Amino acid sequence: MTVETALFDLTDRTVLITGASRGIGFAMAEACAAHGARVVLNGRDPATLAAKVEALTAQGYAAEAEAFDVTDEAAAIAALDRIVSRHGALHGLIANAGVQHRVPVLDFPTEDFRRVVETNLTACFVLGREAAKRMVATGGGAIINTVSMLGPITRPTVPAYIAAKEGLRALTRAMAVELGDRGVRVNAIAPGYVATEMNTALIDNQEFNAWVVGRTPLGRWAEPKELGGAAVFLLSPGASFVSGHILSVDGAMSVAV
Ligand code: GCO
Repeated sequence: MTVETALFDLTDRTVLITGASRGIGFAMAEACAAHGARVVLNGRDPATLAAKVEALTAQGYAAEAEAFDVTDEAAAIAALDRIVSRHGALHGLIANAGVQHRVPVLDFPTEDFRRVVETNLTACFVLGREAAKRMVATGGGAIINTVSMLGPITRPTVPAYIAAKEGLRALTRAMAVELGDRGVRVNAIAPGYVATEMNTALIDNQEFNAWVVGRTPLGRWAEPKELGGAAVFLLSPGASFVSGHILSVDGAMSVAV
């Protein structure tokens, strides 16, 4: 193996990816598996997960499933314990699971705000804390939170999502600072507009689609697989001194007027 390939080698690393049944989560899991990781796919539906695991193992990759709702703390902890029991350690976590809810702020229901924050922020905190405990116990690891281009910049009708994702940016930095001397690096990936199921309604809206294409300097929506490289990098030896960083993957949309 050359120095170059060793930099991004994840061989023998066990990585849990939440929200990995589809979209960005599955794409990041596939990229990590292609670079040698044993990936543990999380989602809520066992049948969907099984099909996705099969799609990876059919390529010769090491993949398995852990079905649980990320907002269920006991279930998340039990899954982490099963992973460590099976493989001896958890080396990486990609806290990617998230939900979206689009309603004008004046009409935004409190219960929907709480639900979005619970999934997109609180669940990432719980999973990150519990994963970090297990990483510290076995020599360290790396955590990636999936945030969003939105947060520092915003758009109407998604106040809960934006509040949660901006809070997750801050949590990423807080955990990076507190866990550095325990051997745990914590970073985030901030996708721009990606062609995922969560965004189907936006893609199908001609006006919104034209706005994204026109406002993005690279002139298009991202494909989920274009998030894989950032995940591999942030989990790999190539990022051994990278922590507290928010890595944008947004086609330069966040820096364009
Ligand atoms: C929306 C979208 C966004 C994207 C992404 C953009 O309603 O504007 O769902 O939130 O998913 O987060 O960076």
